[in-house]
Formats: sequence, C-alpha cells, structure tokens
Amino acid sequence: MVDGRVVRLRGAAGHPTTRGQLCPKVNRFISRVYHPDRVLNPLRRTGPKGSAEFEPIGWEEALTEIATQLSDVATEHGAEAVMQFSFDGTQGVVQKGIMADRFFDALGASDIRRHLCGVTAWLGASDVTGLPFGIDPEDLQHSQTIILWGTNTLLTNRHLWPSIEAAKANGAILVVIDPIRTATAAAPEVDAFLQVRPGTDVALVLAMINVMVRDDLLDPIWLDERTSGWDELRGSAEAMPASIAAEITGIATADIEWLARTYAANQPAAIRVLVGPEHRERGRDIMRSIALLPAVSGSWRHVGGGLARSTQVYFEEALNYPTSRPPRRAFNMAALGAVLNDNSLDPPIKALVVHNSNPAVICPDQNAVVGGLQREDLLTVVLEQFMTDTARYADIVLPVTTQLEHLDLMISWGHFYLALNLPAIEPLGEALPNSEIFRRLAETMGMADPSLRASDEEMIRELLDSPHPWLDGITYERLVTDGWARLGVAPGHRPYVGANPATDDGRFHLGRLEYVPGSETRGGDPDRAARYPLTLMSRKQHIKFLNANYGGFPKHLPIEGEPLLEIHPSDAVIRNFGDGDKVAVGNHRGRLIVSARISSDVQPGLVTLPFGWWHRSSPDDRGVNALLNADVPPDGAGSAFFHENLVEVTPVAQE
Ligand SMILES: Nc1nc2c(c(=O)[nH]1)N[C@H]1C(S)=C(S)[C@@H](COP(=O)(O)OP(=O)(O)OC[C@H]3O[C@@H](n4cnc5c(=O)[nH]c(N)nc54)[C@H](O)[C@@H]3O)O[C@H]1N2
Ligand SMILES: Nc1nc2c(c(=O)[nH]1)N[C@H]1C(S)=C(S)[C@@H](COP(=O)(O)OP(=O)(O)OC[C@H]3O[C@@H](n4cnc5c(=O)[nH]c(N)nc54)[C@H](O)[C@@H]3O)O[C@H]1N2
Ligand SMILES: [Mo]
Repeated sequence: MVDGRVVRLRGAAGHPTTRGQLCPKVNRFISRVYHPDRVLNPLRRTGPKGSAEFEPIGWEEALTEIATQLSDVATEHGAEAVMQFSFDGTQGVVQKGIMADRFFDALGASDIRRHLCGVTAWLGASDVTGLPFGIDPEDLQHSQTIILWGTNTLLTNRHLWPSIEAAKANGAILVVIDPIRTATAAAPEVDAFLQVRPGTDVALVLAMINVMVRDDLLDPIWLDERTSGWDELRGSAEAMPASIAAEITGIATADIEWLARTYAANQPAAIRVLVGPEHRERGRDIMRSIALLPAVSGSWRHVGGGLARSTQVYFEEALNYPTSRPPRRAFNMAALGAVLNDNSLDPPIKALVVHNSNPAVICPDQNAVVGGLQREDLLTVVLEQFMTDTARYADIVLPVTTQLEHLDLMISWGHFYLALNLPAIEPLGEALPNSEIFRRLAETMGMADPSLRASDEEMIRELLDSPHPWLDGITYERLVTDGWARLGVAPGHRPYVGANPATDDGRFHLGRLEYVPGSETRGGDPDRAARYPLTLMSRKQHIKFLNANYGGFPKHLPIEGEPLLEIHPSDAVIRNFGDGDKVAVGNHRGRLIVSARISSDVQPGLVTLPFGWWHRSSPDDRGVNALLNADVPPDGAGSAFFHENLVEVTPVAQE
C-alpha cells in the first residue's frame, strides 16, 4: 500500500490452499479496482435503453427516485411486481445478499432462485447421501486413484493441483473424464483421458458397476450394512454391460473395464466433481450417478477416498445463516428472459433490481433477456462496478465497492478455510457496498424493521454466532487477527465413518438408475437433430476470465481477441470450411457469426463456444448464451442446460 493506494496483491504465504499464490484472474484484480472504466457515481439514463447514455446524479436523488418508483410499482401492481436478480459476483456472504434479501423480504418482492451454479450437483449428490458432505479436497493428496470427473481443475480450481501432484508423487493414477480435451485432460500428469460423449455419464457409471459386480469387486457387508436400494441399482447395472455403454459413451469397452477395476481396487479412490456435467437436462441424474460410485464401492472408508465435491455445505451447516425467509413467489434465474417477457404473470414484473450479476451475459436465451431489459415499462436498477451489458440497459446504475473496499466474510467451495475480508482502502469515488445501499434504500422507504439497520460487522458476528463445533474458537476477533481460520473439520475427515448419511434410513440411497438422453440431444430429439445436428457446449475456457467479470476488458481477452467456435476436423470438412473461416452458428433461438478453430480437442458432433464474453467484445453483439435453451428441470429446481444445445454451423461467404 502506498499513500492509501493498493500496489500489490498476493496470497497469504501461510494459507494452506493458496500458499502465497493467486490465480491468473485474481492476480490482475488491482487493475480492475483502479480501472478507468469503474462506475464511481450514481447514474441516470438519458438515452434509449441499452445506449449506455447516462448522467451522474447524487446518491440522495438516486435513492429517492428508486424508492418512489418501487413504492409506486408496489402500490399499483403489488409488491411481487418487483424482483431482485442477484448471483455470484462475490463469494462474500454479506455482500452477496443478506441485507438485500432482508430488504426485498420486507418489501414482499418476488424472489429469485439462485440456482445457476451448484444446485443441481447438490441435489444429485443429496439423492444418495442426504446432506451432500464430501471429503476435504486437500485429502486428495492421500488418494491412489483420482478421477477428475467433468471438472477442468487446471483452469477453474488451480489451487487443488498441488494436492493432485502430491498424490501423483506417491504413485496415484489420475483419470480425466470429459467430452473435451481440456487443459486438464492434456496435462502431463494425467494417466488416462476418457473422452466421454456429452451427457452420457450415467451409462458409464452403470457399466462400471456392472463390471464391479461381474468381477466380484464389491464388499457385500458394506452394501448390506450401509446402503439401501442395492438390488434395484444392481438390476439397472446388469442391463448395461460395458459393450453397450461403449456404444453410448464412445469410450472403449476395455477402457471402461479398466476404469471400473482401477476405481474399485486401487484404493483410496477419490472422485472430484464441481459443476460441469450438472448443466444439462439430466444433470441431476449424472451427479447422482457419480455420487453412487463411492457409496457402492465403499471408498468413503479410506482417507483420500470418496467424493470431493463443493465444500460449501460445510459452511452452510456451520454458520448461522438466516433461515426463516418468508415464502413468496420465486423464479428460477435461468428463466429470466421468459419472466421479463411474460405479461400474463399476475402481477407481471415491473421493476428489476440487479446486484452481483450480469444476466445479459450469463443467463441462457440471451436474446429473450435483452428483449426483456429493453422494455420501456420496466424499471431497471443495477448495482455494479462496471458498465456491463446489463448495466447498459439500466434506468439507474449504482456504483458499488470491490472486495478491497468493503468488509465481508468469505466462504469457499474449494476448501475449509473461512476468511474475513477487511477493507484495505477507502471506497473509490462514491461507491458503496451493496449492504449499505440496501440499508439506505430501506431508510428512504421508511421501513421500520431494525434488522434492516444491522451493520456489516453485526451481520458477520451473527453468522459466527453458532453452536456448531466446526466454529469452536472462531470468533470475529480471531479472524481480525489471523485473517482466516480452518473450520474445525479434522484433517483426514471421513464424513461417513462414525456418522451416517443424512437420509431417512441413515443409509446411502442407491436405487434404480437409468440413462435417458436429454430432449435437446441427438438421441433425445432426432427431428430437431436433423436440422441442428451439432451439440454446442459453452464452458469456462479462458484462464484470465472469471465468468463474465473480465469479458469486456481488452487486457484480459485471450490473444485471439474474440470467441472462437471449436469444431472437429471431420465436421468442418463436410461443411466445406477451414481454420479461421467465418461461420454462422445458430438455431431457432439465435445466430452468431464467428471464426472457426478446427481442433481435435473436441469430438465429432460437438462444437464449443467460450462463455463470459461481453456483447461488445463478440462479433455479433451477442455471446454464446444467445443460442442456449432456458428450460429448467420440471420441478423448477436446478441449473440451466448450458452444455446441451443443438446447433448447425455453416460457412459464411467472405467478401
Ligand atoms: N478461470 C476460471 N476459473 C473459474 C471460473 C471461470 O469463469 N474462470 N468460474 C468459477 C465458477 S463460477 C465455477 S462454478 C467453477 C466451475 O468449475 P468446473 O466445474 O471445473 O468448470 P466447468 O467449465 O463448468 O465444467 C467443467 C467441465 O465439465 C465438462 N462437462 C460438461 N458436460 C459434461 C458431461 O456431460 N460429462 C462430463 N464428464 N463432463 C462434462 C466440460 O467439458 C468442462 O471441461 O469454476 C470457477 N473457476
Ligand atoms: N454459457 C454459460 N453460462 C454460464 C456458465 C457457463 O459455464 N456457461 N456458468 C454459470 C455459472 S457456474 C455461474 S456461477 C454464473 C455466473 O454468473 P454471475 O454471478 O452473474 O457472473 P459474474 O461475472 O461472476 O459476476 C457478475 C457481476 O458481479 C459484479 N460484482 C462483483 N462484486 C460485486 C459486488 O460486491 N457488488 C455488486 N453489486 N456487484 C459485484 C461484477 O462486476 C460482475 O459484473 O454464470 C452461469 N452462466
Ligand atoms: Mo459457478
């Protein structure tokens, strides 16, 4: 720090996960904080929606105007005509939304189901284990077999890699299962890369269990004492021999057999998952099927065995999270485009308040989302650090602080360390933390509930005020002194040794399992596939991107400078185009003109476009999400199907 200005950012040397290192995206965080494009004043729209023409206004004027308009909407249409939209812009518990939720609860506004990330994975794992506790990811260092199942660890979760390297140094076998040869799949440490056909993992799991039964690799006492529904699952698995699974998954029979034997016999065996395969219509089945493997094999018994999934559930259990939110109309965030355009809703949405999110980029069916944001009769307020594609459509933009400027309590999905984020500098310009904005808005609107006046420190103290043993000895004061503290989960913690899964009978739930292709797949809808024969996946792909945080920053863009369509040589040749050619990729939802990159990292029938690019950094003023299905699972719970969309690609004549 020099003269109140941050000049260097580094990881804490003593922190066991980061070990003094930051990842390539966070390494440049200071340039984001001091970026000349930071929004540092409240702004009011002066041009047409989307034009990004704004004038600065004072805070008081901004808050009064928002308060008046929200009250008018609530009076005229009912409070449910107001909706908040918020997501994962920060992992800080307070700034992510505690005060915002209190504000919208007090107002009685429509709520948002924050389901785009991790909920489907949570549901699938909890189908097997009740509360889905996994192992400490650091314990992968003790594994002899590690399967990175649909997770691009080297890109999305680099801090796990040293644990994997430690296991490798001990002779572990490392397997990657992914439809794409990702940076992780291509790493020299990987012993086997199994390039599964997208969305077919359930067939692979069934065949693995089939082989384990056939070759007598399972422990009948474990199955008898610790599981229920084994007969049903065994029946399902018996109907899926490896040879049939090979046809469905594209993985050779011998490789499936090798994987099953290695996984069952080379213990401790761990599977690492995050969210990749959840982003499909049948994502819950896939995540459940993966969670079935340690329940069947009993690998949970070994330190370094079991499922290493998101650790967030540990923090949710330990911290005193607000639990009693009033039930209200709520929408799955994937459906934002449909919700904003649906006039038959009672009441329709008339005011949208966005914080911690950039829905114009991150939601599926981008054209529908933008269509909704263009509505002249929709009041849109966006709390942002930058003039994002969403903020451009706002009536009022409110400037918010970054993590260097506000107080927060940070949880994690990658490890067990709780951190207190103390502000390092004063807020820049007129920026305010989200929490403070909602406190002031509540006051301006005359809301009386004292919980709407709680300070950030008070909210953090409330969160820490929990009898849970994992928080023993972790106080606000200790966090101020030390910066971080490990939850009181012992190293080598085996969540299901000496404790049962939180299912109704205390056993791992197995039961019937069936491979069913999603409806927007070649197997699921042959008619549609005749028109749109290629599967489009839209993953996180760039090392310096963090979701949509950097997709508009020239210094963060990859050298190619624009999103490229990756396509297999066999699919390009029959369509008569070559590397670097302009192509149209599209379906009934949208169409983009992009450049092609011919690559055998993808498989025949599969194309990819990277996620996270802002509209104006993309050739057609739209990102890949313009092509994506906005359906959600029938019960409304879970994520969007980002990786399961059918498209056609055609060459575009060059002038
Ligand atoms: N650099 C960088 N790091 C990030 C992020 C970022 O944007 N950039 N985002 C952060 C966030 S919000 C999250 S949620 C995590 C996500 O971390 P990950 O879950 O690791 O990342 P994803 O790219 O969502 O998906 C991982 C892999 O799943 C594969 N996959 C998709 N469908 C299937 C399938 O049907 N079967 C199998 N076996 N694999 C499949 C994809 O090809 C992809 O390689 O990353 C975090 N870290
Ligand atoms: N095609 C496709 N779409 C996807 C995915 C994919 O893999 N493919 N991944 C999905 C996943 S896993 C996720 S998590 C979502 C991510 O969706 P989002 O959470 O919406 O995306 P981010 O880009 O992480 O953050 C949004 C904004 O939060 C702002 N922000 C940061 N800190 C603060 C703060 O303190 N206050 C306020 N008000 N704003 C702040 C940033 O400036 C940023 O513009 O995207 C989903 N969408
Ligand atoms: Mo995510």
